[in-house]
Amino acid sequence: MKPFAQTWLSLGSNLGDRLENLLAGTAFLLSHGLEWKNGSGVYETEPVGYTAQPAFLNMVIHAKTRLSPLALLEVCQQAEKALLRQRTIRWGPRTLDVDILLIDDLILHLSALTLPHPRMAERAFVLGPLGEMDPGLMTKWTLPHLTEGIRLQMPASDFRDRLSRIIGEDGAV
Ligand code: A4P
Ligand code: MG
Repeated sequence: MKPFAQTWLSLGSNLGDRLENLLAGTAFLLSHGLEWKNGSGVYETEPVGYTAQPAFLNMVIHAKTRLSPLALLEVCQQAEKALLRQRTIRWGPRTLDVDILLIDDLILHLSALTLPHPRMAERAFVLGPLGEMDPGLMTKWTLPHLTEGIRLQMPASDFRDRLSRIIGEDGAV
């Protein structure tokens, strides 16, 4: 059996019921080969890149998986599809975006997958939640801990409680 890898994923939503989208997206990931290790709080964040769009809710989850990197990317894209994401404008509004930030210490430059995520080091909506969850990781990758333009909306423990109600008492959360 393939060994477990550890991964950190960034989830974002700025269309529909944003919190429900994050919960449903996380539940999807946990039923498709990912095991929960930890999750950040949920942050309300100003849109970056294309700014004429609603504010996002963003969070980071830490999971373990036996999926290969490309199979993990596929599962992340299936989670977006399950939440009926329409790809229209690049960096535009979405019900769910799931980006892979890190997989162990992997550095990858494939056409479909770049690791670490190429824009993570500039983005408070990634670095705030990641830094809340794992300051050691920030030091390891020499990442700044940016928090400008983000505001904690729901503490990590509340998100975990809501999630365990969805995936049931026997779930891994
Ligand atoms: N891809 C390459 N590397 C990766 C990776 N590490 N993780 C490829 C995920 N995907 C990766 O992504 C485009 C392609 O990137 C994929 O086909 C995959 O093969 P996409 O999700 O289809 O398109 P996108 O998300 O619109 O583009 P992109 O470039 O991923 O945008 P970002 O960088 O994710 O930015 N503002 C706030 N406040 N919060 C947000 O969450 N998100 C974005 C999207 C912009 N502004 C935001 C937020
Ligand atoms: Mg994306």
